This record gives sequence, structure tokens and C-alpha cells, in this order.
Amino acid sequence: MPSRKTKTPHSSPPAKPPPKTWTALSVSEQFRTLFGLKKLLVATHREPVIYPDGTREASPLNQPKLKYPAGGVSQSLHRLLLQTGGDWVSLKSSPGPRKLSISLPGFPASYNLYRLGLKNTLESEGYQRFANDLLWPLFHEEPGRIGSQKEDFKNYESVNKKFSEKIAQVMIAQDNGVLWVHDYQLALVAKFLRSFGKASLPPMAFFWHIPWPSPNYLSYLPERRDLLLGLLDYDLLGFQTGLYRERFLESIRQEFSGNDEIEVSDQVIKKGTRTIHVGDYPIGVDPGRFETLSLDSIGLSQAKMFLAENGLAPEEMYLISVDRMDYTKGFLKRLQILDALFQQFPGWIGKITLLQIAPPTRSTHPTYQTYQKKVREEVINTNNRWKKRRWAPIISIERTVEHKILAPLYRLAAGALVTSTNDGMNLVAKEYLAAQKDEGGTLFLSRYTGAAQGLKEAVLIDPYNPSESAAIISRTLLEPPSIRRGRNRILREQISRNNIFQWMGSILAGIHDHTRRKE
Ligand code: ADQ
Repeated sequence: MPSRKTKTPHSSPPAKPPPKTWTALSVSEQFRTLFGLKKLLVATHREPVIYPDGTREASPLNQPKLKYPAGGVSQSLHRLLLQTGGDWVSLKSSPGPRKLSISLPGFPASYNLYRLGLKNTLESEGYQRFANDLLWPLFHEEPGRIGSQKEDFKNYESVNKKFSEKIAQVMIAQDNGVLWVHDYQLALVAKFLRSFGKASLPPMAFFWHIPWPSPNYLSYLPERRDLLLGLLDYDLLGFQTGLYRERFLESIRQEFSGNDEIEVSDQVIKKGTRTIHVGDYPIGVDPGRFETLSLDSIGLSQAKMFLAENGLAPEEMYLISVDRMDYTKGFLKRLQILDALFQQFPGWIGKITLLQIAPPTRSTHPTYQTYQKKVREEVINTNNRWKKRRWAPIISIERTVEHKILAPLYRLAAGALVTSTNDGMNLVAKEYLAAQKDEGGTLFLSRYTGAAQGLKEAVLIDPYNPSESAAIISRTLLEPPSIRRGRNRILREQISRNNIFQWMGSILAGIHDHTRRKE
């Protein structure tokens, strides 16, 4: 007879029919219905807070003011845990203590953040290299950018193991009802947790945020079987789209074709006595939050000030692009599209500007240094090629911009230019739509994003075909407003329905169903 502590929620009812529109509150209510008093445990590579530099250690009388990074996912999970309470394990990347209790005024609960410090620099560098110099380019189908070294997998394993040890400690103390691990940096956490031989583990869900490539790309990865088997140690595997899920299943079929222990069907993999649910759960944004921010009068005047400071007059037409300066976001392709636009349709010269908000990312990596240098050079070249009196076609801002200013910047833009050459989903596309209450702006969306697989009404462009993309952009910008509005209405309806809370709610319901089926 299992102890009360280790029992899975036998008596919990099935999930209620899903609400029409999910909210943070409905997910947290659903969580309570499904998991009772048990707590959610989240694990991510990156932490959801930034502890301020130079602050003395916290004490009850000296609570430092935490900052929050701009990322869409971490901030949504953060808000969910502030509704439900829970625990979170991630790497420590700013000063401050190893454990923080996170609370915010206006939210009913708080959660514990356990911050894992890596003392061994070589190990930490190897882990990051395996994740960012091998898995990242490979899974974005860019094998030419692979820069990892042979021993890096050992370090990747070792850091995943440390995560698992910390998670196991937290589970003992907190009696968590479900573990939810995120992304390609932490694929092996479940494998190590199982290897510790604990009699009972909570159901373990995993979400893969980046694309799953065509199976032939996996052959570049010597450790592909370890990675795939590691993933099969989770109970639920979530992918952004049906295409990525199918490719994952195909990878398993190809890699383990002669293995009688592994049986693959559409949504389920059987491995010995275990069943692994494999689903597609397209991630969304919190559209209400972006819409409200985009309409806020203070934010709007700050955004107008921001435009003026950067040389854009209020009546000037601009396209916006917002992404980390990563090669997968297609910065060079974007500049080629702009070139083609001015070449093919000279009427746009002096009439439209690209506002590119692009904080550098992974800047210590040589691949990124070279890429970012090239982007900067090409921005200068494009500006020199097309500038006219005081006007230049690109304003490039290399820093993060708070969402309260970003949302009105989205709203004021004539369009958003998303040019990724491969992207798991792309939240910026959905944030842009959420900010179009006036329904006036156009999303120009790369066909190589997960978002394009769901947002069928969007104006799709092909970053590998600059001249066709330029023609589409020119034509669409000249369309009557009624056409743009009609299109946006459908797209906005879609992102409202498939919002971030729906994503969370369906994954939590999926992992709960898994537990029920096991009983
Ligand atoms: P990312 O590659 O980081 O995410 P994306 O989905 O576009 O890409 O999300 C970026 C987030 O960071 C957005 O919320 C955006 O607002 C914010 N952001 C980016 N640049 C910013 C800036 N300059 N200032 C402020 N905020 C900025 C990974 C995958 C994606 C997948 C997400 C979520 O690569 O494919 O969509 O995870 O699963």
C-alpha cells in the first residue's frame, strides 16, 4: 500500500470540460481539481528572475527588488505559479541566495525558486556547448554551425544529473504532484530521476520548445540514442506542432526499428511496461495582457518618445522586428528582403523604415560573434545603400525593451517582419497580433515558423526568396484597410483561443490523464 505521500491522485476526477477561453485563473483552478493539494514543480535551464547586482543578501527587512527577464514562457509560468504556488528549479545566473521565495502583490500564492550553481567551469562550459553549439544548430537544421567538442556530452549528462538531484531533494521536501521540465538543455532529467531508484515519482512532463528536425539530421548526433531514450523516460512529451511530433515519432521508429520493446503509434509510445504520451501543444501568449499594454496611455507615450529618440517621426511608417540576435531568426535574409523591396518598388524608399529590436544573445560564442558582426556590417551597408537626406531604412536597437513599451510599439507599426529560417513557434508573431486591437497592422510571417503551421490566414513570406517576399510585403501594405482588418480578426480570434493558459491547461490535463490511465 503506497504511503499517502507517494500516492498518485487516485480519487481525483477527470478534467472538467475546458473553458471557452483559458485564463491564468482557470488553469490554476483546473490544477487544483486535478492535483488537489499537491504542488507543481517546474524545471528550466534559465531562471525566471534577475537578482539585482550589488544587493546585500536578503533578510525579512531587506527584500531586494527582483527584475524579470522579457521571455514569454518563463513569465507565464511565473504567473501560473503565483496562482497555484509550487516550486521551480533552474540554473543560478545572477547574484543572491540559492533559494528565493517569489511573491508579487496581487497574486494569491508564492513559489520557491531553487537556484542551481555550477562550480565546475569546464563542466558548465561543456554543457552549454553541447546544448547551444550542437543541439541548437542541429535541431534548427543548420549542421554547418555545429561547434561542439567530443567530451561535451559527458558534461551535458553531468549537469542534467545535478538538476535531477536537486529536483529529487525538492520532491522529498515538497511532495510535488507533477514535474514539468522544459527544453533541449534538460532532456535527460527524467532518466536520472528514474536511475535514483525512488519507489514512486510524480508524473513527469517535458516540453520541447524548438523544432524537431527531419530524422536524417539526427544522424549528425553521435549521442542520438541516449537523447531519444532519455526523452522516453518522461511520461508526456509535448511538441509545438503536429509536424514536429510526427518527425519525433519517425526518429524513434528509425532509430529503434528492430527493438521489440519499443512500439510507436500516433500519440503514444509503448516502451516495455511504460506508456509515453506524445502530443502537439502549440504554445501561445497572454493576448489580454498584450492588448491592455498596447492601449495603455503611459506606455503609448513612452513608446512615442522611444520612436522620437530613435529618429522616427510620429507619422512615419515602420515595420518592426523583435528577436534575439540569433542566426535562426534570419537577420541577413531580412536585410535582403528590404533590399529587394527598395530595388523592385522604389516608391517605398524614404517611406518605410525597419525598426529592428535585437538584443545580442550568446555573445561569448565564436559562431554568434561572427554572425552578429556580419549583421551589424550589413545593417550599415543597407543603410548606406538606400539612405536619403535624414532618412535611413533601418534603425537597429540592440537591447531588450520592456513589454509595456514593446506592446504599443507593435500597435503603432504598419507590420511585423518575422524572418526566421527555422523557429519552434515564434511568440513575437502572436504578441504582435495581440497588440492589433485597431486591426490595422500586418503580420509578415516566415513560413518556417511553428506559428505559420497554425496561423493559416497570416501573410506568409519565404526568407529564402527575398524578391517574392518583397512583392508580398509591398502588395499587402497597399491593400485596403478592410482586408487587413478581416484577416486580423480571424488571426486574433485564433490566438485568443489558443493562448498560453490553454497550452498549460492542456499539458496539465494530458499528464493527469496519463496518471489516470495507469491506475
Ligand atoms: P525564442 O527563440 O526566444 O524562444 P520567441 O518565441 O520569439 O523566441 O520568444 C521571444 C520572447 O522574448 C518574446 O516573448 C519576446 O517578446 C521576447 N523578446 C525578444 N526580444 C526582445 C527584446 N528585444 N525586448 C524585449 N523582449 C524581447 C524559444 C523558441 C521559439 C518558441 C519559444 C517558446 O526558439 O520558437 O516560440 O521558445 O516556446
